Amino acid sequence: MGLILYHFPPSGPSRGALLAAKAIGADVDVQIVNLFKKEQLKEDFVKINPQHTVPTLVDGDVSIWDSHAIGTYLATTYGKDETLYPKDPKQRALIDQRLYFDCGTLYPRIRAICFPVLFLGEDQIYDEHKAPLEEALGFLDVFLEGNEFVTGNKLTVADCSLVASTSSIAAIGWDLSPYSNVAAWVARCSLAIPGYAEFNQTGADEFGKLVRSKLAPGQL
Ligand SMILES: N[C@@H](CCC(=O)N[C@@H](CS)C(=O)NCC(=O)O)C(=O)O
Repeated sequence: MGLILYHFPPSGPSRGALLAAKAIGADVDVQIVNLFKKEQLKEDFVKINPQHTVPTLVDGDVSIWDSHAIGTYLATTYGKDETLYPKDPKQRALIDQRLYFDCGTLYPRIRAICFPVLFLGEDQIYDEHKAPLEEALGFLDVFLEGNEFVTGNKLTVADCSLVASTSSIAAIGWDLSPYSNVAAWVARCSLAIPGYAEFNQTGADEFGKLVRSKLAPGQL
């Protein structure tokens, strides 16, 4: 039985897992779960993932969610070599740290701004949410100082996750120019990850357009 990836293109975490799958060369059958139609709450999907989030990967009898866990699982199980998630404990720890940074810091700070706009009728971005996101982008800029990618000079699964999040916020019109390392790295990832335009940029653009359409004028 093949790999099934439940996916929704506007979702940053979902695109992060798909980018990792593409970079690894894992052959995933992509099934769309439309969050705008609340398809994630359907009984069949909740049986697969009781937390009802995308992305979710099904590999035979195992169901895995959280995009970061999916990326590392795919790299470990289906990677042709170790480059995207090396076995060396120190290199791996650094990649894990960046993945947890996306999961615990960058993405939640983006979500704090975008979720209320998309789903709760909010049309403003408040300073109390802006500052934490600027701080996270600043951290990312520091990680990238002197590096081509987020843990050094090789693309890893951590880049896939972090660039999916970063491109979402860029697509809503967030100014990345204060973070020159980040802006250059996004461009680098767009060339290094196979199918980036199709599997990431299109969904990020859709996300950005929707968020912008719901914001009051002058918010960005
Ligand atoms: N940390 C999780 C976040 C996943 C997540 O929050 N997914 C959202 C879309 S961006 C979702 O599926 N929401 C639907 C729901 O919670 O019902 C990951 O990286 O996979």
